Amino acid sequence: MKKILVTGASGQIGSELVTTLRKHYGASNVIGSDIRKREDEEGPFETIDVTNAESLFETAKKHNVDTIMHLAALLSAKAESIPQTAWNLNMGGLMNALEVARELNLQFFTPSSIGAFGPLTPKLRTPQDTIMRPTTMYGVNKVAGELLCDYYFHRFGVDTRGVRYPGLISYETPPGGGTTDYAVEIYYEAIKNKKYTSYIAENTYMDMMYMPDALNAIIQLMEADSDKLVHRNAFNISSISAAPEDFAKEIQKHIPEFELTYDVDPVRQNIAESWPDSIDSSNAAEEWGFKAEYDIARMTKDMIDKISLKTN
Ligand code: AKB
Repeated sequence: MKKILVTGASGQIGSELVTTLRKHYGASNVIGSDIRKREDEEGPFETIDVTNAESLFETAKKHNVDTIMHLAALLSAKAESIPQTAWNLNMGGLMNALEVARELNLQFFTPSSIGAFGPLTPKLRTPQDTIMRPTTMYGVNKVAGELLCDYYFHRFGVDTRGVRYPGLISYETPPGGGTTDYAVEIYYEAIKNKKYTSYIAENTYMDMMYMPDALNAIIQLMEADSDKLVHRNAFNISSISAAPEDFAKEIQKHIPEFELTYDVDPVRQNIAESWPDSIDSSNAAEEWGFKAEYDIARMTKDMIDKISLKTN
């Protein structure tokens, strides 16, 4: 049985990952940690700052964990507004977490992102191994992070694993500071006000994925046979390639009066344009069996059902 420490456990991925892992491995075997505690947090939890190497180490040691899932990070748009802070948190936190994994011999997971790609990357069916020259601080952090995780595997034998997440869509915890956040906001606004003004322009395609698929991918990758992993730290995974109007069309099947308008934010639009339109996930499928269950239609139905239940 695994014993897992999750950093960034109060964030968008972390809060749902902790719940899923507790169902899978038992509540007492999953220790959430974050700089702030969620009010509805129910299981074992530690308040820690990942830039404090000692407290991260002491927490992992105290709970005798065998795995660390390191999620604490600033997302792309937020990182662009405070790039020096983003470097300190995203790289400093990652380095501290990798050191804990090395010293205590832990299995290690951290997510990379489609943000690791840049304007010179092929935009369609972006290959697993391709040119990566990101133009954002977040992207620089993600590429450096992928390389650092590879380095810890080759140099120290740490069992590091990871995926490149697309924009993640969920009805539980809202994202904050990302470029793809519009794809969550659009559902909440559709249900509340039957309209949404998108800060991303029409015809701007990005990869997206529904949270249950993103969480299953972590469990599947972490349980995969190590010998079969060639790429280890940066598997492309995606299930949906969509622009704002694609979400609108799906929403209108359930809420016909829904209206989409645009008021483009140049910062986030620039970031979106530097990312791929659709990435190729075939290496993840071949090496550890990645397969998403939700397309945009199935996800939209579920989002609308679940948010309506929550808000009524
Ligand atoms: C963001 O928009 O910054 C994130 C991501 C794609 O990594 N959702």
